[in-house]
Amino acid sequence: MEIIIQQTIKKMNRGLFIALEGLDKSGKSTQAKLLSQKLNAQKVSFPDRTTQLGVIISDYLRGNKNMSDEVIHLLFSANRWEQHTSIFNQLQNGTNIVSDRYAFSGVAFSAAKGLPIEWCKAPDAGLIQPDITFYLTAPIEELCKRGDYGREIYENSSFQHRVGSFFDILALQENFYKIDALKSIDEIQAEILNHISEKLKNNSLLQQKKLWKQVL
Ligand code: DGP
Repeated sequence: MEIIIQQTIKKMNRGLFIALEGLDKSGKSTQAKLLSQKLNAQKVSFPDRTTQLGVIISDYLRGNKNMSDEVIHLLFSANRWEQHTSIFNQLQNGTNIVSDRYAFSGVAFSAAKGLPIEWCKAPDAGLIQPDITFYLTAPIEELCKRGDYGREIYENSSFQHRVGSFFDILALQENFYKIDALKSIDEIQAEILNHISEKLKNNSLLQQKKLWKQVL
């Protein structure tokens, strides 16, 4: 199926931009890696912990640095803007991009702390909108059992419940698909590829959009 998808994307004259979002330990990174291999895509990850901003974000997530909710939100957003030109150029050159988290995480995690949704969205406005976003979700009680859970500050079940409720709102948008993260790795990958293939059958993906065209 991936060959057909790749051939269809070629006709778009630009790369396809896919984002994987979800709760912590939902298996996004595994799926992002597999999908980028299948679609011959460049994988990007947010937060990108390799930049100077990413190092500060990583320190915050590990509980080594205190920051206000507003400041860390803006740093996460700036960390996405750091890659904006590179992502834009690669898509223009026909390279597919698979992003392990993106601006939807910014909204879900910061709104879960009580920041207003519109305020959360503002700094990411103008970033390239993914063509398709997948949201991996499962009961938090199941995800908590997965290895290493609880290492970073957001990995606690009451907070993840709130994050999930905001992701659920975001998932009502067009081109946003909710995926059951308890399925097997292969089943999830097949479901993702199916959605992409279906989506490519109509022409709605030809136009590249910017965040946030759709209203929540
Ligand atoms: P990950 O490397 O995918 O495990 O993500 C690290 C953590 O950061 C995870 O708990 C989700 C959270 N996160 C990702 N993006 C954002 C963002 O833009 N804002 C906030 N507040 N949290 C984010």
